[in-house]
Amino acid sequence: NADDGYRLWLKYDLIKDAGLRTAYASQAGFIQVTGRSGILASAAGELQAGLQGLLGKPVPVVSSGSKTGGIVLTVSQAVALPNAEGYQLTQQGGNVVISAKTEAGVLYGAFALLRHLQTRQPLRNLPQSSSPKVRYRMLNHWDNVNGTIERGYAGGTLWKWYELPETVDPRYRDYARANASLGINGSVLNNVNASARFMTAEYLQKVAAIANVFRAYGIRVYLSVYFPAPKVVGGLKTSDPLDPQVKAWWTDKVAEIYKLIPDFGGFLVKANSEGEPGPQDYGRTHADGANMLAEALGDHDGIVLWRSFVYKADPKGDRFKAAYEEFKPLDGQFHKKVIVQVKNGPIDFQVREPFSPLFGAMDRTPLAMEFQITQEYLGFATHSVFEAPLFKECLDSDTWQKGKGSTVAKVIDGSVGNYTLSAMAGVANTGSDRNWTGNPMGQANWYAFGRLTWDHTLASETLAREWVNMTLTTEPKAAQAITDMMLRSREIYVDYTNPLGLHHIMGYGIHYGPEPWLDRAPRPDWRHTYYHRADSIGVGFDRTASGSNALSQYKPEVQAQWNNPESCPLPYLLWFHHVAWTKKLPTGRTLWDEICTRYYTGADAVGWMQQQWAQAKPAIDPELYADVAGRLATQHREAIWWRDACVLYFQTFAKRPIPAPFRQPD
Ligand code: GCW
Repeated sequence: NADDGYRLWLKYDLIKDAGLRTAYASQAGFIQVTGRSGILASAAGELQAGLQGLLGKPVPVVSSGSKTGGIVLTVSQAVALPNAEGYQLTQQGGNVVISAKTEAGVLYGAFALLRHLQTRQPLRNLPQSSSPKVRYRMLNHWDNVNGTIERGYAGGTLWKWYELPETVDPRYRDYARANASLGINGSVLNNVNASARFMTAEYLQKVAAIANVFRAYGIRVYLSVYFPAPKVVGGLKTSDPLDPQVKAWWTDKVAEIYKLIPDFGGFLVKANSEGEPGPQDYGRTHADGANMLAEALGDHDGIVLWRSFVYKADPKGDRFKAAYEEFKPLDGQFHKKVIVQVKNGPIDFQVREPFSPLFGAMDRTPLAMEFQITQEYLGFATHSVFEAPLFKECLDSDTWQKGKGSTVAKVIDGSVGNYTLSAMAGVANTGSDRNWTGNPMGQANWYAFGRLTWDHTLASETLAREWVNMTLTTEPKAAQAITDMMLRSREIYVDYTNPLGLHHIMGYGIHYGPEPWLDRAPRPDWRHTYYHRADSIGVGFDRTASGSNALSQYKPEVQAQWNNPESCPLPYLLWFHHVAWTKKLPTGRTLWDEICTRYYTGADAVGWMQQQWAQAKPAIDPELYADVAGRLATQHREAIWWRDACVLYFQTFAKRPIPAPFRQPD
């Protein structure tokens, strides 16, 4: 039974255990729903298809009745839930009842019930109720008009601009289903390095055709904005956000968009960043630019997500500090429809970063989280790296913004600042590959990200287990072997690429493989020697008061965790300190020996991952097995490449031998 991965975690293969199947079937005699259009119809359709697969028998959809032994979908304001998208699953009067305040809530409840069965949980575990902690739960696509994807490793774009709006690929619906099953409710279709074309009538028609498909799954579309669009496609002389004609152009544009797409979500903006134009070109601030767009949205139910990813080419500066330096002074100046979207770390989606200091500092502005699902710095679609632990590490960090317990998660879900606007975005890893993500294991990252947007308290292990059970196998031993492999995979990747807080030493431009020796590039902060600062004494970036003092951007309690090289946790050590090669670490080894140990044991551990995967072989689809096994073999070879390149390069500074256990015999 070859599996091409297209169905993702929405597999619904027949449950082999006949007893369990009978138990479930006794509660799934029919699906009762009033109203057969829109989102409710999607919910009923998903249940019908899912149950048919899992139970191996057709389940009728009925519109009324007083029978028992079925599933009843109800939308009711009376349900006691904290928000409109939450759901309740209960057993009432002999039926399983899925209730919510809105149709979208019912859809999420339907997927939750299916997940319950897919992970083989007993129905007596109901009731259950759940509500999303974050309001805007989105994917960001870095997809271009010409069909390519910036940092995409799974083929070309899913959006077939040349065929739209007349031809609507059925795959758009499958994309929407997959996202809705996780709780994702928004999708930014185009790259933040945006083309102005998306603001033309021609492209808005195409976008509207996609929005028409997504609507039945509760997903709203958003667009990235090329800030000078008024000039480029509007024919104006300027795009100055304070110019009345520019404001009027955007107001008209918004009206045009909402006429075509009544539930349009809003705009995402990358401005004055990496060469993209923006309000600063006219002597205006990020707030001026964002607020102008927010005002143009007027009474429409849309928002502006304004990115804080900025940095200047300053050889004496520290790129780490740039976002704070530009945005902190604007705190409190943003329009109420604006959310500032912050990357998880201060630099750029590295294998490990301390959380961005903005999360602790912007106490008068709602902040959105921007994670990267696509593995730009994590080995593309070749290396298997389960990202949930990376996401969780950031979300669970305490910013101390309003005292102890102000975790990043609570900052972005709005509970620390008491905001109703809250958002979490993930840069998508999807593409036109049949299995969506290239590496089948990449599906787990999409899955984990989506589930965390709904509930950031979910544990990495829960997410891994759910995904494995739903996607690969429910056989306990195989599932355990794969789950264990996934849970260690990120730390293993850190060890063979950037141990102990090293960062930004990957291949120039492409961002693949090692290149720590890079010391020539158009900008000083694109040189890798800028980041690791290796010399004859030691390695690492001093960001304490004796160095760039980036640490001062954090609350004192956070500074205290990191500013002493004696007590700074090893994973962050070289992020904040320049440490001598001979320095003894708490592990008992010198820094040099520790770095070598990490590179060697990390590369070795990929061998362990291969063994774990091999253990699961009998329980999973043979083609999928072979696909991942092949990628793991490449990963092993490339881990050794990383290890040797980095150890030998740093050895030219440390001038010390590779520690005995790892030394090759002469
Ligand atoms: O991670 C870097 C990428 C760029 C990207 C940029 C950003 C979309 O290398 O490709 O551009 O970040 O986030 O804006």
